[in-house]
Amino acid sequence: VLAFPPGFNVARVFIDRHLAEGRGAKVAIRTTQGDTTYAELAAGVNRAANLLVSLGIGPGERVLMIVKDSVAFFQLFWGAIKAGVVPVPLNTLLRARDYAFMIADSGCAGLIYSPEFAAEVEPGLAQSGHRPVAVMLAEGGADSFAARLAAQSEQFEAVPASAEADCFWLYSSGSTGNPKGAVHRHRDMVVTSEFYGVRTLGAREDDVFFSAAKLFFAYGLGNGMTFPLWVGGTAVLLDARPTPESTFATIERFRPTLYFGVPTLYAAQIHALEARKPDFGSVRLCVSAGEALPAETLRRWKERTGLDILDGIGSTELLHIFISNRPDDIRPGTSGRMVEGYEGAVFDEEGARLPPGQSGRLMIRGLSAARCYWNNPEKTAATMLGDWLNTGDTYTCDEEGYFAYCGRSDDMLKVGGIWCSPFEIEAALIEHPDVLEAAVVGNPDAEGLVKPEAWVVLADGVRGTSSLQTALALHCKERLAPYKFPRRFHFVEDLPKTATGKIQRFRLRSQE
Ligand code: 3UK
Repeated sequence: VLAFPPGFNVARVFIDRHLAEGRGAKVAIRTTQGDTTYAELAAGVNRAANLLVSLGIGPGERVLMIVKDSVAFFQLFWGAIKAGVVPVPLNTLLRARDYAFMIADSGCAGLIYSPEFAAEVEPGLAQSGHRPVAVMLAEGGADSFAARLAAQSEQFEAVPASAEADCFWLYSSGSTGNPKGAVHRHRDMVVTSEFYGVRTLGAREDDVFFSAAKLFFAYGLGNGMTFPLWVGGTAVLLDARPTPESTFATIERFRPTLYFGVPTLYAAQIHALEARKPDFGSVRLCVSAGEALPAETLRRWKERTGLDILDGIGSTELLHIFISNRPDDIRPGTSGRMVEGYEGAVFDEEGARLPPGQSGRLMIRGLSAARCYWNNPEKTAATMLGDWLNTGDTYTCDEEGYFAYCGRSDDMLKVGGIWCSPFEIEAALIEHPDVLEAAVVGNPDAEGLVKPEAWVVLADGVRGTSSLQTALALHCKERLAPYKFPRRFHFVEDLPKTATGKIQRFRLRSQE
């Protein structure tokens, strides 16, 4: 369906094409700092490509980006791709230990970070034992990426690549072990933009896109950068934590037509709507992904705003949403039907396809699937099975092709739409002197959204007070990314275990 000429470099169609199509004066990006036109963006991208070349960073080499949602993110990401360099946007909420791993694992040639994240990135770099040839701040100071662009030329010819060539990576975390770098190709953003952005959402040139999910998530990268650039629309960026207040203020100020959130944020926004009702007049459609959207959240949102929410499931490995509800066909409590261009099926443990209604492993086939995990043949072999990709999700599919989420086949939790490993939280808890043993599982809160819950055996003589709960939550937040902490604690005498001493986590899950 999609044609890619020889030598295809995806920066030509997402950046250069707009000048050829006369869109140079149109606003591509809006932030509270000001607007950036397509012509300005294209010039900044070329300057960034020239800067990377001048630093001696060449095709195939990686540049890690720990960069907040900003024009610099766009310039660096596309400048790298245009020069054949592989940009790797990282989650900006992580800790030094996480960055140390990714810096070493990627063997990056460049590391560029917003000053806000220096306190975790700089010790991470020191711990990594790897020395990238170029390390710089994204902005702030004469040596920063933004400042150094000024000395570069605004002309740059895209380095020839191909639809199948490696283009960018995104790291995804697993329940145990280290994060895995999903290697995406030049064609992948075209595939997601056309099949999901245009043909599922109906994205158009006059759309204004606002994603509460940040650009470093595959979800945010599509919503807030790829889709607007594909249709020649406008992206609105929020350089702050997405809260009901900050998102409402952004919607009122910039009047987006498409709004992208996650279930936890919709739930918080619904509460905030009781106190203040912002003007949603510009929005024609809301989207949710990252974790299942409870039917009740959708019902309340529609009741209070008059707007629909399209739930769809996507993944870092497939880059964006591959099963989705449609504007004219919404089944609350389901992920909807297959997005055009993707094939999906539910399999049993032996690899046989299951009949409608039975739950099993959801496998997906599609042209935006990651080629592999970098430097990780075991995880690649377990996930990428020929051209099928194992999502790790348990789903049912009914006679009419509607898919419904049943749970994960591993222990991973989605908390606020972001991956969270219960084992990582347990490991942090048992580092606390008052904790003898800990088990963490996901249980739904009052909103029907999964939150980590801890069962803790305390050291002799320690009392399970509410101030100890606060202290343990803080202890986790300090050691781990700030969203990785138990929302509820249970202090118990012992944990349920098998005869061989293995913790029976399933006994701690409320649904079982
Ligand atoms: C879960 C959902 C039920 C599911 C993502 C949109 O979330 C994204 O990517 P991640 O790699 O996580 C993937 C996993 O998250 N999930 C996501 N959406 C839903 N479960 N209903 C949903 N609507 O376990 C999936 O395997 O962080 C979402 C676009 C791009 C993305 N990368």
